[in-house]
Amino acid sequence: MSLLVAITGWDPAPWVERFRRLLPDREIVTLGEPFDRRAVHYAASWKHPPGALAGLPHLEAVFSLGAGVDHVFADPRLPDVPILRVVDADLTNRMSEYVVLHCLGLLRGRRRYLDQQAERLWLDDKKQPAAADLRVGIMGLGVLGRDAAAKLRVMGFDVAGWSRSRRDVPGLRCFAGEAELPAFLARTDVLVVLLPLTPDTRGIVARPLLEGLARDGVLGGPCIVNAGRGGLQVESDILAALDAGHLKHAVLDVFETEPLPKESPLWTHPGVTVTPHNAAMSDPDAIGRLVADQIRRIEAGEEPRFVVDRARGY
Ligand code: NDP
Ligand code: OXD
Repeated sequence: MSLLVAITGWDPAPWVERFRRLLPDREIVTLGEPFDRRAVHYAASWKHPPGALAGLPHLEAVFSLGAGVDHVFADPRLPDVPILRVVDADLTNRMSEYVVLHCLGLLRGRRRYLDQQAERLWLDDKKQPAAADLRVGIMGLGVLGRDAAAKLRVMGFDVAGWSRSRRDVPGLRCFAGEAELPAFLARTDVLVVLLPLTPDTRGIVARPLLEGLARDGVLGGPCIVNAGRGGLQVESDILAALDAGHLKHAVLDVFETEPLPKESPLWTHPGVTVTPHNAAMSDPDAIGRLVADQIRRIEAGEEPRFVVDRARGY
């Protein structure tokens, strides 16, 4: 019962090493070498090449090595087996760190002070908004959105959230569905995007959404933080909104094309902060343990956890 490690875009070596250590009774095989396709019962995927998981007659489950599964569903020849995703405290904490870091950075004018330091400028703000004055809106109230919301509230931010179905999160003003999206946007100074990429959400962070954000907030204009997926955003619309002054700043961890092409204007735009899709990295130790536990559950006849709903696409 071997495990196929099918990874592109990340170095597979640490994953293979962890799986060999955590599953010593298994053969761990990779795409780059010949292996017995009939022996493969499990596949661990990060952006596996389309078709790579076809023709594995005993495949029982595919483990996404990230929380997102759009990369798995991008395969038109994906076998009809359960897809299991990452839900893990280590990854969740990392994402909340990212969200809190950038919300605080926007609140406290971090970018401006870095620019001032480079110019040796001592310019003290006489007015400083408090966290409670900043209305943060989180798109996606799933595992990551809810944790980030809770941690932002500890810092004192005024937080609301938006999801597909109605959510009831104590202390959080919750909006649901397309009908409530305009009201959610109208009370949002900093939009944090933590949605999965599905046919329904693709391209949602575009001109109409950006124009719906609050313009009367304490930062002097709305900001966005997208750590969900690049396919959620229309980068030309973000740049146009920044240039028109409709958007004050965009913190982007994910991009339409990754790695972000060298010629992209996002790299040098003064209103953009770029991070290289590492808001919440998958730690091979933590995620390796999760995969090993899922295999143990399946083989003990228990229900595996975090099975993705294929119809919803997340
Ligand atoms: P979950 O599946 O737990 O939550 C997804 C949330 O999005 C849910 O609240 C869901 O609504 C909402 N949602 C989905 N579709 C829609 C829609 N059409 N309209 C409104 N709301 C919608 O996902 P996670 O919180 O675990 O992760 C979110 C995403 O974060 C991942 O899919 C991945 O793309 C991204 N990610 C990025 C990382 C990075 O390093 N940049 C790291 C990890 C994840 P409902 O509650 O009704 O189901
Ligand atoms: C994930 C990611 O989905 O790292 O976990 O993007």
